[in-house]
Amino acid sequence: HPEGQYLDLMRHILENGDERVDRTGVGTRSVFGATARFDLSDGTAPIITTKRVYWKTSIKEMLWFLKGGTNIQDLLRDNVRIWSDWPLATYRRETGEDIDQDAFERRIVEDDDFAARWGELGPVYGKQWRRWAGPDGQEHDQIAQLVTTLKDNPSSRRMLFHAWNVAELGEMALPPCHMVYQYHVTSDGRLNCLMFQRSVDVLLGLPFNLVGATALQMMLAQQADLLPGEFVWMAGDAHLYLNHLDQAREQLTREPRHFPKMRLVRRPDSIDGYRIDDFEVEGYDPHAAIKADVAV
Ligand code: DHF
Ligand code: TMP
Repeated sequence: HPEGQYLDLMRHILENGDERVDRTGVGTRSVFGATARFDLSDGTAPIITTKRVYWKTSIKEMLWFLKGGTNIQDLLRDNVRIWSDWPLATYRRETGEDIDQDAFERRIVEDDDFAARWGELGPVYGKQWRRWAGPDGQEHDQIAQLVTTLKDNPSSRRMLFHAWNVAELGEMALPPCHMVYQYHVTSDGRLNCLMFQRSVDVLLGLPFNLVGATALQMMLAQQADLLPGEFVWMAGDAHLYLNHLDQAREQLTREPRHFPKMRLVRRPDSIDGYRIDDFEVEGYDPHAAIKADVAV
């Protein structure tokens, strides 16, 4: 079963990971260098089944990146709360006010000035993907460029986009984790993707990242009149947080089930036209959700 790659990585980290202190202070077990490959060609999507994954949340996050978004107000208006912890931590630190997450999120949604001041993550994914600022001030839309090349020059070895803008790292709430996506078109019209992730929270982050990258690959394939091929995932520091070890052990007792199918039910005119309702997932029958705290 292809999910075995995920479970094997989890087990490998549990058994052999180097235990160390990390930026968040929580501590991790970590291995360096990991890879997995998933065949998407028959519509199968790597949505982990050994716990429930909120795949719509992950696709909404991907659509927000694609729209060029960098403020959590857009996410919250879409009921996505996975990025709130970082602006909230900044707000608490800088104001000394012990506001709770619900109240903070409500204020971001209702008050545009407050959102502009406190909901901004800086020049993260959306900015770099769609509006990378060149030295002359000109903005580069890496996604539009990619779609053009996929259509006009599919044998190119330069079809990629990158979020690691060195000059702007200091202004980002979190430097990019899933950093670079490279694409490859086979002679029979299949679109392959290789995504490199410098750092990965294997329990919480990775299941989301697999869904997001797959959804993006399907949208790009559709726009370029290609079929999805293989998705190759590679990571640098692959870790389990020390407060996730019990959850990982619980997950490893579960038998993986069939991966579901994911398809697009509509073909928008451009890569900018997708909505969450365009994605249909069929046959997703996961084990129960597993709760875990995210390290901030
Ligand atoms: N920091 C850390 N330490 N780990 C991450 O995975 C991470 N991911 C980020 C930003 N910073 C991060 C962005 N993506 C969750 C999932 C993905 C994500 C952030 C958070 C998360 O908390 N998932 C829970 C709840 C899902 C929900 O409420 O919809 C989960 O159980 O999957
Ligand atoms: P770092 O910047 O110190 O590496 O911390 C980022 C943490 O967030 C790390 O645990 C990896 C995790 N992460 C993911 O796993 N996936 C993601 O998409 C994001 C944004 C972060």
